[in-house]
Amino acid sequence: MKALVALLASLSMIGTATADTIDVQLINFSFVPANITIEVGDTVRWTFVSGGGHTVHEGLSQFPTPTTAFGASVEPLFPIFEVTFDAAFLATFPRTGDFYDYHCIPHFPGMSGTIQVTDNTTGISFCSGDGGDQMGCTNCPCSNNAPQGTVGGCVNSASTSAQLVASGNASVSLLPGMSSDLRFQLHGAPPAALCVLTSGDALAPTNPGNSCTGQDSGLQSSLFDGLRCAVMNVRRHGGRPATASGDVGVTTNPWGGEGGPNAGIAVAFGGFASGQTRYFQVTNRDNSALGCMRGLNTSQAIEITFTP
Ligand SMILES: [Cu+2]
Repeated sequence: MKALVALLASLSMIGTATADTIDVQLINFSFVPANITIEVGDTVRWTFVSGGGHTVHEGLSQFPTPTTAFGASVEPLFPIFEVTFDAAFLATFPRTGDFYDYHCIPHFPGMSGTIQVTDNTTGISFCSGDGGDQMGCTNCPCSNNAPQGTVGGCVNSASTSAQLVASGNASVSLLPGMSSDLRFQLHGAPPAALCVLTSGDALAPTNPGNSCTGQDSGLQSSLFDGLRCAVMNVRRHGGRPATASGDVGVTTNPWGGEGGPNAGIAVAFGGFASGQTRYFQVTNRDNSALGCMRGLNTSQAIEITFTP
């Protein structure tokens, strides 16, 4: 009963907006991790660990100017500094591509880092594990629906819902390896789980005899604790381990963008054509002793239509 109460308590938090805090540590003479990708509304929290008196100053000029977006000393007496990259901040301190360089003044140029802020607006989400766009079509396999309205997969062993986020430009003519390319991040996976991005031509189910066909709901599969969303001519776009906080692509390589795979996902040589529509979904490992005990779960799906 206690476990059930805890599960219900955590379920009630899934539907809220996901403004995350991303930690960067100041260790000796480095920012760890140095290069991060966040979403609009997220907060970056720098924390002193070691190495003497540091600062965190925006830009690549050693000395701050009146237009420097943020700056503070981060040292044993003032060990924490936070900046929230919300819409107001981006409007006040605009930078090309919402990309912010920063550095430590005493240890410049060796001690520096970057923040890519993404707008989280590329593509359209379908097939969430919240009971379906048409309620009851389709429910998660073992009463593990996320709360209605959740954007993400069926509830997993971490009592979270894996949410796939697309950002960047779905152009088929960009060169590979750019952070402006189409990229995918994941939140809410089980800690350290292997996550594989796939894409297909259609949303399941596609059988005309299935009453859920055309409801954008997905389909139960005996393989998953979640729903199968992306089907037909399925391609895999690489595996990534989730971090201890269940993310992919925030402090680690995303799918696409500068994180690869080498050919990119949209881009020239990615194998997709302008005007083509694909549905992307992540399949992730899960604890086979928990949930529906199938050892795999899924995110929701994102529809992407490629552009010239
Ligand atoms: Cu420093």
